[in-house]
Amino acid sequence: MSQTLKRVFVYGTLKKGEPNHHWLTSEKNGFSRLLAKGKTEIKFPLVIGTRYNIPFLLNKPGVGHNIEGEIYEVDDKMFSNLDVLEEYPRYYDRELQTILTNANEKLDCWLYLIRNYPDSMLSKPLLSSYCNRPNQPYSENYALSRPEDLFTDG
Ligand code: PCA
Repeated sequence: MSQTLKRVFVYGTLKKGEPNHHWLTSEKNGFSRLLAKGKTEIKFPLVIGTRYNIPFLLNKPGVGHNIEGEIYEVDDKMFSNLDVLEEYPRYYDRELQTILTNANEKLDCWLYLIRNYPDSMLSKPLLSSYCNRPNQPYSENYALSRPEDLFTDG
């Protein structure tokens, strides 16, 4: 039985070279294939939350930059595994957004974003792309064990 593949736009730790990329490439999580690099058609605030370098795309369209990332085609198994990683819908929500590929194509893709956040998040530096800083490594364990600290820098 053939199944429809879904497109996901990743801008954070799931990108190639970033700490969670292995989730996308691990065959036990399902199927994924890189389609293209691209950026969001509309602007979003992308900030770093916590001192553990977790990227948050905030649901305030029109503010910030066109966010750079990678488009993957995934099967349903991979899609639900990505939901597990992102703790959808408790932390990240997701929605369909138009992504402009480097070949100037427009593709509707799922992306993960944060709907409920303190206003103070918007006064952080607004990034156009995410890269894990080696001196302040991303820590999934920290995020999972101390969810109440997600929005604090301390
Ligand atoms: N992982 C997802 C959302 C934020 C994150 O770190 C991504 O890379 O797009």
